[in-house]
Amino acid sequence: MKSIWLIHDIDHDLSQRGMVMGIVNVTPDSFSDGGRFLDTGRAVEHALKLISEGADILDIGGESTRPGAEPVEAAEELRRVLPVIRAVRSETKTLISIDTMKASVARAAVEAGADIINDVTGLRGDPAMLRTACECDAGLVIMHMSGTPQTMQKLPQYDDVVREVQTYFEARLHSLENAGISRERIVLDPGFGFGKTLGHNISLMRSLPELSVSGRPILVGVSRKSMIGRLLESEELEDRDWPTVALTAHARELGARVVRVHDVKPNVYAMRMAEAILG
Ligand code: 9MG
Repeated sequence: MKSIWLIHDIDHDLSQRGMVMGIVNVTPDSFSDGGRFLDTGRAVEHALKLISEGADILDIGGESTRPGAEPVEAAEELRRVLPVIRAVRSETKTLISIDTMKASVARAAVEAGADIINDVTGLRGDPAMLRTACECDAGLVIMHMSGTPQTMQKLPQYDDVVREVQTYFEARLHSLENAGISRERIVLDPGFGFGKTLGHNISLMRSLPELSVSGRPILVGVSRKSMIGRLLESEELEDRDWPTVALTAHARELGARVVRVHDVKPNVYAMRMAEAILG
């Protein structure tokens, strides 16, 4: 079956070749890069490096979504991300995704040249987000999260996590379509680590093929996440990059079409190896 992602009226065919989304955190408290890219110039430099390593998309964010992270005011988030988006847009045609939960930030980012809205609330957090999504033709990442980044890891519970995520995807596709958003604009994301225990994350990874509701492509974001640290029984962030690459290959084999990662080059290689075997 063809796997198409419609972004700004352009069909991106993910059937044979998946996409790697490189993470550009413009935050002082990002859990895995310690805010190294808060300065605009360094963030842009990092973004261009990720492109040179093969990133198909840059996911630029100015508010951390790690468990317990402090919310950021829209003005501050805009101050962080807009100069980076503008500078990257002026240098390259590579797709840019805005990682935000705020409609005002998403709208300004799209006006500044972003192509995709990656809202971890699945467009349910900010009441104005749905309208923003309707009024532009950006691609959309619809992620599953139980709770909010502040509350999500407080005793996550599901009867059947796979079934609940599937049901959520079905409901979101239905209500977004009713609002006038075509399914082709949407990529689905099970939201690894967002209100899930290690067991929930493993169940979701095993069941990736079942999560592609209505044939929509699946995005997987496990890069440097604590589930890897838990499985390795290691506190060291540096220990999480190679296992991330292993999970990228595994997820691609199970049908994921987009991976969101910090370390782009080895994950691009992992995607291409998995695709060579998939044929
Ligand atoms: C912003 N962000 C952090 N983790 C993420 C994940 O797993 N998926 C998506 N779409 N965004 C994420």
